[in-house]
Amino acid sequence: AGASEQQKFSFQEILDTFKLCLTDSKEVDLQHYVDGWRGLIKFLNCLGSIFGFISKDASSKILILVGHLKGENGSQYATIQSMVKYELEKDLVDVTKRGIHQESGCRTLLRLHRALRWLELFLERLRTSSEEDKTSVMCGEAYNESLSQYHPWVIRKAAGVAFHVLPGRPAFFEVMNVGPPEQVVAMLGEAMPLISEVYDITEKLYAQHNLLDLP
Ligand code: 1PZ
Repeated sequence: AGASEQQKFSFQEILDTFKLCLTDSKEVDLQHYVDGWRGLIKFLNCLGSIFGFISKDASSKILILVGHLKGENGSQYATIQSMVKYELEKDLVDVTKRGIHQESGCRTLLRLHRALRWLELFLERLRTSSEEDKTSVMCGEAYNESLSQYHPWVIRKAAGVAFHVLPGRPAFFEVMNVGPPEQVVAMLGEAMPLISEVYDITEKLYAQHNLLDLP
């Protein structure tokens, strides 16, 4: 029983979930977005307990969003677009400084959205990497170009320490469980444009509503 319960999941499934995010009218479905993040967190947990502080923070944000989705106004949270409209209209967002709406969907999702940019940069490096490239370097570079600017020194420091114990490229590909390296590369080539599209649509929406600096 143990072996079948431990059924390995594939990184492909995670990225497929993100593909499902886009609705026909190019809105971002929040439930699928949350499910995509759940998969990423599961994957991160497979890499070792040193990443625990990262997966804990991501999980707590997922829980906040699930709370909104399951709440009495859950239907307003069907897409990121409807969430933004609803929370702004009802004054449910702290726009200039932290106040009583620290768990707004808008500010919570913004943190994940910024991390999605890191993921995009990291996976693109992974896709175009060669055998001797180091995952820790790819991960660190992607982080420095994106998320790090929003983090205080202590977190940047802790993240740097964690990156150093990332498994090497071959072992990392193993954990992804997609198949031989060529297949990983092909899978990423197919999935990346969709992740980028989800990111770009969210970024534009947040920019339009002046939400990119929510405290
Ligand atoms: C494969 C290696 C994984 C490396 C992950 C790279 C991201 C490092 C992020 C480290 C930060 C974690 C500590 C928490 C920081 C929070 O202060 C911030 C801001 O939230 P606030 O304090 O304003 O409520 N949280 C974030 O920036 C969200 C970070 C989510 C990171 C999710 C990574 C998912 C990894 C997937 C692996 C494929």
